[in-house]
Amino acid sequence: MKNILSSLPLLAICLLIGCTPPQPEESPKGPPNILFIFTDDHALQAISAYGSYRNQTPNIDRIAQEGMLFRHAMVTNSICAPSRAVILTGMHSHLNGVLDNRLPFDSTQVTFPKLLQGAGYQTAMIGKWHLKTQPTGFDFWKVLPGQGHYYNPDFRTPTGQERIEGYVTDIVTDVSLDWLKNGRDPNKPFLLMSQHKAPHREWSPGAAHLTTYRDTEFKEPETLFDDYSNRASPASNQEMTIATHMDLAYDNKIRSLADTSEKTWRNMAPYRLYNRMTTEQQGAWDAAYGPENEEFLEAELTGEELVRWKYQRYMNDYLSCIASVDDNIGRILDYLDESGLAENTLVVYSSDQGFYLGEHGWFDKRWMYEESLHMPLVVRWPGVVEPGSENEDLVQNLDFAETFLDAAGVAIPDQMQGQSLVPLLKGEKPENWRESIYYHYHEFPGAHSVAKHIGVRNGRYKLIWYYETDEWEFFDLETDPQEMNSVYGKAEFADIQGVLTTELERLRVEAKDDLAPGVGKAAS
Ligand code: SGN
Ligand code: CA
Repeated sequence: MKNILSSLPLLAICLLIGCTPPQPEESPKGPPNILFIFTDDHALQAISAYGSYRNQTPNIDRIAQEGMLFRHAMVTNSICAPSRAVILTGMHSHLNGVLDNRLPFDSTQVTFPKLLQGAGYQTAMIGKWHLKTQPTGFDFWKVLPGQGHYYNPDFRTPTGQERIEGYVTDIVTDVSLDWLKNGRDPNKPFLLMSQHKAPHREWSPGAAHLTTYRDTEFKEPETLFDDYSNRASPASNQEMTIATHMDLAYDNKIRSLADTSEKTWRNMAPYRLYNRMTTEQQGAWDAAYGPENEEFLEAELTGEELVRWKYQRYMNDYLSCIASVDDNIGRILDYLDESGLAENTLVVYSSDQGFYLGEHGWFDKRWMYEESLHMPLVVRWPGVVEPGSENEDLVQNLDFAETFLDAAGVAIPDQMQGQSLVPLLKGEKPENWRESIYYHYHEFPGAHSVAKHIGVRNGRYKLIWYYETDEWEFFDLETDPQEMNSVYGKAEFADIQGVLTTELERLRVEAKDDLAPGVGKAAS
């Protein structure tokens, strides 16, 4: 069935699988172009429009100021490849098959780019793909193999692999701009997915921002030295602390500390990064990192002082990567303005999940806790979205596919499990808008050792179940927004905890998730 679907025209697909009838935008401008700018691991805490206390992102903020900022956009499974598969298919991980980063995407599935292409859109996918199988549904694609490289990256194309000199964030934008200017059919609306590697680990800044934050002292998050008391055991048992799991040679770029006596992937990684660079790139890198690295080695820090130093270096690197992303978003927005495309282009900025910037002492993601559950989402759509508006409703990456189809006036397949954001973008809230979201994280055992869990979050409370060890957490986000104190089982929360337990089971059944055992049964 799936193989047949990929080769059928849109109308036939609709007849086969069932679709919600299209409701075209009544716009004299015709279907909007869609520019989807997407990054990897960009936390809300590192966007000034979301109130960052660490950095400024003027170009992302520009999208927010001219459009809508979503305060509660959340993922269904906080990890890279799964989030991307959810976005493409509009279905949860257990139905689209990409439960974790290790599984390949079945590219014969129905995706929103395929449906848009079938409806006459020109489609392009440029940059980080991370779904193992070849992109389908695109007139043009040029993607990074796997995680990709920051410096002088290789790209996969339908005709083979090529290496392009430069910094990956600039190159993804160069290729995107080139496709906009020269590659597409200007008589058709377009979908351009311009997807960055940055700011993914190992957070390597480009030449333009190697010294941007060199003299900045970053404020520390309040929970940098969290001891994980009053939570279930997975919070203590993870492997993502700045203190223990952040590697000085690899993550913090003190190359001389790499233990190359054993030639493991990790031990050799700092050299692999450096050896990809041109002599000029190496010179700029050494000038930026060398003196500070020397000072660090002389200081021989330990304990909390060492954690503090690693946090500062981590923020320097991560935020420098974001500075390049922001510059490049500015380049694309400028081109839309200059070319006159801006007026009929829906621009989205988002990232595959959130990230920890030292909150709870961590880096990485995966948890249903707030920082990794949330994803940035700002949307500009001239004539539809009121500039400078904000939305507080619970929305998910599950909604993106339906949103794009709805905006384009293309039928939405019944199998998709989200809700179109178009009404919210118009400032309306449908009566049936969700009041809670469903979450399921699957990759365990795996990198960073985060236990499998499912959970439900509504506007105020969050219930999490680590079902393999049958441990629960319950948070009141109003009184405990940093989730430092689970009140699971406390008498004063018994009623509301019961409500969320029932809701979790309702959502699990609604999502058709048979991979997590019955919640009602375990709770009783
Ligand atoms: C790599 C990273 C992890 C990261 C995963 C997933 N390790 O394995 O830190 O969690 O990617 O990231 S590294 O040694 O390769 O840097 S994801 O964004 O692709 O999900
Ligand atoms: Ca990611």
